[in-house]
Amino acid sequence: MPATPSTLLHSRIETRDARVCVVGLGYVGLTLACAAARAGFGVVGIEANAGRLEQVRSGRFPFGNREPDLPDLLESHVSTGKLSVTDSYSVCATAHIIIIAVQTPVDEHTKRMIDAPLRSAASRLSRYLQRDALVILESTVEPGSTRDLLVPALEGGSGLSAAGDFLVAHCPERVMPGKLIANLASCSRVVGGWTEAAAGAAAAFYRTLTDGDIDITDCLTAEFVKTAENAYRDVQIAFANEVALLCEHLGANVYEVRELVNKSPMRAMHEPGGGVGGHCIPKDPWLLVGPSVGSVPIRVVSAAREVNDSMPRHVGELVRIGLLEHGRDVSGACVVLLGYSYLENSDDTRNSPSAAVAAWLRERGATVVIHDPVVADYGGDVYALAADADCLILMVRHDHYGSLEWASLAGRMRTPLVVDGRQVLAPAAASHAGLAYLSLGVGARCPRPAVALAAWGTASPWGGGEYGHTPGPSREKWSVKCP
Ligand code: SAJ
Repeated sequence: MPATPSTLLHSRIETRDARVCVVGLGYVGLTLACAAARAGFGVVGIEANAGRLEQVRSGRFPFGNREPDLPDLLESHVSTGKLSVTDSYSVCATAHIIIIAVQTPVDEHTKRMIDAPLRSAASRLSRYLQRDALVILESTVEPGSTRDLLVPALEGGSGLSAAGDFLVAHCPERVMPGKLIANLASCSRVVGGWTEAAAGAAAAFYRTLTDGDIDITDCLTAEFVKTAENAYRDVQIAFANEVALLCEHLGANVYEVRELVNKSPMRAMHEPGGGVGGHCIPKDPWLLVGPSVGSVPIRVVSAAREVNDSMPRHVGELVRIGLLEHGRDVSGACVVLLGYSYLENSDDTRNSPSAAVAAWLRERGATVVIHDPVVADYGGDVYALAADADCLILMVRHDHYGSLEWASLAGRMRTPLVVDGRQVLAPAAASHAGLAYLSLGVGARCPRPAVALAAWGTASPWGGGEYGHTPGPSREKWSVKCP
């Protein structure tokens, strides 16, 4: 039976003769390029950022030093020539598989996807697109983007049709910083095909990269799966954060509540914390709802974003209360913030909630010193930083903080106060160390007026009053000592 373009592509994938081009060498694209080279494909990466292009061209991994295996993989495949890089889209003229992994940021005001990077990539590669080539979109996008943006741009620039001249699929990334290459080799993937042939070819490609399930569907469903799976996580975290505020207000311990809730079947209450950082979770919920705002009454997803974005302010309020209870004001206080990355034992600081806490305190006149044992710019000796400090804020559960001598730290501080945003320190250990201790989600012996209201005194960006509340009680009430 004569070979068809589709069987030819499948054969090239099987023999690893398919030439792969990856557009965008960020966390997603660079990981994929290395994985494809490891699988035996010849890979060319296209990167517009000159500094990153130079780093990768010289085999240097550009994203910190906490990724196992990936830096060595990159260096080895660049040195053998299996992986090369360029800033020119002309290499797409000889590519059989082109993966787009460019950024899809969200506008901070409109909360809509900024589609310029994707539009530019699609338009530039379309000029070199060959018949029977497979274009795969890995970037996380608003549902409908493959239909409304990618296919029109590819067809317009190439004069070819996605219905039969070339293949288009959407396989949303599922990277996990800290375990990028291991995760890619094992995680299940959703492959949405513009056509059945496209889905089949893309699935054949990803089967060479991962042992995980390959779930075939259409492009729109794949766009929904990715944005919904992260919006789901964000909503779950927001629920945990609201339960934390309720526990604080009425004098319970949210961590005990969570542990016992999760003993109930079919429950998986997430962890509360001082905020939600990283590249995916703060952004993807807005991508999910973006195209439907104004047409569908979206409430849960947007409210969850607002709850999670308010948590750094809440940590700031706890610091303010703790200082007030020691007769100090935020203004003029010296605060040491422990943990700057968005995740424990990671050096990734994207959308760091700690940055928001530091800004909130600095705006109110505090001096804030940041420490992080994993993030290169914030090393240092915690004991030295604690000298004469008025508050230690625990924001990230780095292993390093588990071995601190809290009594020694208390003895060095001007005001021995700890505010715990991530249950790093047990209340009993704090008390034993002679520290005054406030923990997010752990109520005082006596109920305090709802701290949350003070943090949420601003109007909701989504219209209407702030959960129907007026701003919280005046600060004077905090001078009352618990009985
Ligand atoms: N967080 C909480 N409470 C929780 C879980 C997380 O406050 O119960 C906070 C974290 O402290 C962090 C932020 O949320 O600041 C994001 O944490 P994350 O564990 O979701 O880590 P990410 O951002 O690396 O999420 C990625 C996502 N993967 C992809 O988008 C492909 C996410 O879907 C995964 O669930 C997550 O990794 C994972 O499971 O590791």
